[in-house]
Amino acid sequence: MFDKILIANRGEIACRVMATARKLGVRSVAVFSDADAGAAHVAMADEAVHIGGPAPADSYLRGDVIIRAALDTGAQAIHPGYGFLSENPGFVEAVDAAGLVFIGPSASAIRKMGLKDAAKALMEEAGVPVVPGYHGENQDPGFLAEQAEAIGYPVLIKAVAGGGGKGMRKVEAAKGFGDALASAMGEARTAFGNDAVLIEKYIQQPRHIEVQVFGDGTHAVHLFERDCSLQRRHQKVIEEAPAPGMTEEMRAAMGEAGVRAAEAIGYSGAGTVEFIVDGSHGLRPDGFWFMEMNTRLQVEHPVTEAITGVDLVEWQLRVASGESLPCAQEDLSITGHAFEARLYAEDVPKGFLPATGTLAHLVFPDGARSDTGVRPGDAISPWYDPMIAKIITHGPTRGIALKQMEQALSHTEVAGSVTNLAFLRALTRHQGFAAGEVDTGLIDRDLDVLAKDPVACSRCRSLAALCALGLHEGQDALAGFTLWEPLHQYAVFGYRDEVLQAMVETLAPGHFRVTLEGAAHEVCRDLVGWRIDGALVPARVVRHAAGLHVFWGNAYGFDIIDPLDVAAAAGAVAGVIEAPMPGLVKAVFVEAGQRVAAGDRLAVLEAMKMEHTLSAGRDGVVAEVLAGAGDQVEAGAALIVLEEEE
Ligand code: MV4
Repeated sequence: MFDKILIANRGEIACRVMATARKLGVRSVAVFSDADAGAAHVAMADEAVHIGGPAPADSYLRGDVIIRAALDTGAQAIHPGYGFLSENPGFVEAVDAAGLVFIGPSASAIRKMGLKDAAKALMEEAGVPVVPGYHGENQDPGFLAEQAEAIGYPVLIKAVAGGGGKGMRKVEAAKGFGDALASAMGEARTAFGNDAVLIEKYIQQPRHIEVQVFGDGTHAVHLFERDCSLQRRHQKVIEEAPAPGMTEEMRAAMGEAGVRAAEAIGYSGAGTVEFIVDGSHGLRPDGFWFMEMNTRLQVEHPVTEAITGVDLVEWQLRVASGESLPCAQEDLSITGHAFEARLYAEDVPKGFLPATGTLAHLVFPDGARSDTGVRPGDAISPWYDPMIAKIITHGPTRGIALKQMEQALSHTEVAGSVTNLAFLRALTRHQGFAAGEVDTGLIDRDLDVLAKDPVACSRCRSLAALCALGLHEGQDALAGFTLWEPLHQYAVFGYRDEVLQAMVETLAPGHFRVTLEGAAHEVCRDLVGWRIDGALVPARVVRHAAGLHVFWGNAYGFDIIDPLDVAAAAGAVAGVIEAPMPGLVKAVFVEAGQRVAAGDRLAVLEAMKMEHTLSAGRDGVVAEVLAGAGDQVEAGAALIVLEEEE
């Protein structure tokens, strides 16, 4: 075994690899960009080397700099993780040439799977089923149209250099073929610098089922299948193992095909053979076809680890250091069922837009595996993949593992960035998904329901009101309690674009009546948790640097508003000092024509039983005074106007 390895990656996968290295007594060297100096993977490593700027091209893709870091620190091997340099055969050759070990397959194995047409031809030769179609050299449009006719419509045109659906066109009938071909070739030329395509029979209701394989360069075993059909725009959302509806006969056929694929290219290390499966007639041993091979450890490897009990990174390190395969095929078996949900910083209602932010609060659930590379206080930056964590559950049956996932997601707390948590929870409650009806169209079919943004109800808002006043924690309630009358307090807080106001009466220690937007709730904090109108609710209330959150199945974020900030901000921007809330003007200290400086006291407003000083947001001259002492004013009423500045 190695003494020391370098991990040429960041985030959760760097941390994942280091955890196993530590378990095996292997020291870890991290590499990091300017953006990652304080990152979890750096803190977790035994040593860390700075490799460049935040853009991947300046750091995590700099093979030369990374190899130098490995040599300088005395690391004997490099683990590439996934993405970045993990499937770059030129990098593998450079690692070999430097006298280091690449923890993964050979450059030649990666190259053999790099182009779809050559890979298909190779797989066909090895006895692996491939989708019927044409994958030869001839790229003449007329010839390809004849091939499409022979295959039978609908057909799919795919770029041979493609991935992630780029350069892919479905064609329903002969008359659309020419245009689709031209546009697929154009897209492929732009995206990959290679406009070659292949033509395939279009598989209806495709399911994505992949086989985990592991090789030692000569022999390979498989670790069964994963179903990754729950995707959106070719991004996997929830993966599971084994595949729902899989039969022993089909599993054996797919596993053997995966092993043949790996052995045909002398594969070493962890790899995945992706198959497309026709879901329209159930799972049948003759109904799967090779799509591509991923020559790396994949994001979703933990579900395989869960059902097999194998630590795939341990196997990677052992085989890369010269051991043969750790076990034989007959020693491997499946126990139970596992799910993985990918928690992303993304704005689901805005079309799954990647989000950024600082994770002001971050809690992962007990009772589930959470693979993450971020800690509370870390930023989700625009430079890298916005995945926050992978949540993995493993139970004796699919039904139990899915319930465990629903629970785990309910106890996941993220503040500081929007996330896809509500979307993931909605998926775990989707009837069709629960019934094992997984196919690649499920998310799009039910997107309206799944992507709906949950809105905080008035009970949830009541908890936010208490938190805004600091009453969500035990001792404060006692301090504010008087025996002779209920204490009234007013909370002003923000929810999305609204400003909410609530009245809070303390009825007894930890016992409140909250009135807001015409609703009134009795809210009690007892030893077990929150009780609202007599019913115990599974809510947690957290105040953090960026505001406050109520975690109640979903995350509801609120802003803490200082009423004075509202006035100051308005004054600063518009030169108009407005009443931040309805109230009584107690005093006005300035008159028209008077020069004022930023911060000067202009007026006092009594509102919500408190006196609020309104001050100037900037230097200026008072143009108008619109209110006087004794006036009752509405929220938003202009009180004082400062002159426009030139
Ligand atoms: C297909 C197909 C139907 N028929 N090939 C999408 C990504 C690329 N790796 C292959 N893909 C597909 N290939 C044939 N012959 C449908 C898809 C496909 C898909 C496959 C797996 C998971 C999600 C998908 C979503 C849309 C289309």
